[in-house]
Amino acid sequence: MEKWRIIILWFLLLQATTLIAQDPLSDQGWHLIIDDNFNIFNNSIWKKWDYKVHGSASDEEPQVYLNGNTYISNGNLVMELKREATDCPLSSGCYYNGEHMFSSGAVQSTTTFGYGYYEIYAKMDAAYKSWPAFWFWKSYSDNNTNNCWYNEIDVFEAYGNKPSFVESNVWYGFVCPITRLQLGITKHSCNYSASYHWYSIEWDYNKINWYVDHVLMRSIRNDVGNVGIHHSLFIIMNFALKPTNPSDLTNITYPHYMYVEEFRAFKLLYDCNTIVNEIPNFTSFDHKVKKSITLSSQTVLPSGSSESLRATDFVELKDGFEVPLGVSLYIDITPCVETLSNESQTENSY
Ligand SMILES: [Ca+2]
Repeated sequence: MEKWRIIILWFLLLQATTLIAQDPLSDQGWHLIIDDNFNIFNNSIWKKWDYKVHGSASDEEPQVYLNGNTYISNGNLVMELKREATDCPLSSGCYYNGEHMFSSGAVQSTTTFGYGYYEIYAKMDAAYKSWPAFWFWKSYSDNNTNNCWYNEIDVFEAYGNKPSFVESNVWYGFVCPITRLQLGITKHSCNYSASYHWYSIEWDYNKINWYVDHVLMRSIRNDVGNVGIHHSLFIIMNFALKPTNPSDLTNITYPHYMYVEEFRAFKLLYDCNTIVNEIPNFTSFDHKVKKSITLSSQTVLPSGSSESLRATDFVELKDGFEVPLGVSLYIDITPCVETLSNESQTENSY
């Protein structure tokens, strides 16, 4: 009998994982903590990059990020990439002196965010060498105590001359001095310049999932470098140009825009010491992560419902438990682990 239960469980899990299309708004396990529609620029959530240059002396990006290139228009956060000769002296906080041919916009969250589900609804112009991105980042470096780490999750990076896909990646480093290593790029089909799309990550102790329009595109175990991405991170949206010979860009028409219509952040809630035996009423079930959940024929899924169950140890579906036609059931094993606490940040090492 035990074997039969296990087979049923695996069958259901397989169904759940092969049909993953997660919209956290309709999943009661995900609790909305921020919904920014960009009707105003919310200074408590975001700060604009100003007189900031990205890259290094060896891979300098052609644009200077300026405050004025990021603004709200028609319910969108707009980042404007334009041809504009801009001096960026060291005294302004730039890393190196010199005139840049372009200016652009970027925002960074004012605080860091840990495990959760995060997404933007965005559209980007396809411009030669343009490089819009939505990513999570933080690094820390203290050689004296041998405590160094680099965490970066790229929800997407897109390339102007290749508007049919976006890319995902993870960058990491865990030893002093920091050397960045990458998990590796995966391409996700998506006409990012033709229309708005949802770009999302689901990030917990065990895994990182990437979604485009709430359809699963990539899933990894969260153990890059045998450590994983476990620090709370800043969220960044920016419209860059790839490092290039300036003469490459002389014949390109500017400006170009990255539009972000909405940003959402969701958290799971935890009740990890509670053992659930049967759910008599899904309407009153709190959908927090439980220690374990065991269901049998006594538990009836409401017709037409879309339910999610999360537990730290196991979800057991015993003989007689049914998922009726037209009902979807999502099951996930999620440990009760929060992201690591904040360390003072080093802003200048990407
Ligand atoms: Ca909006």
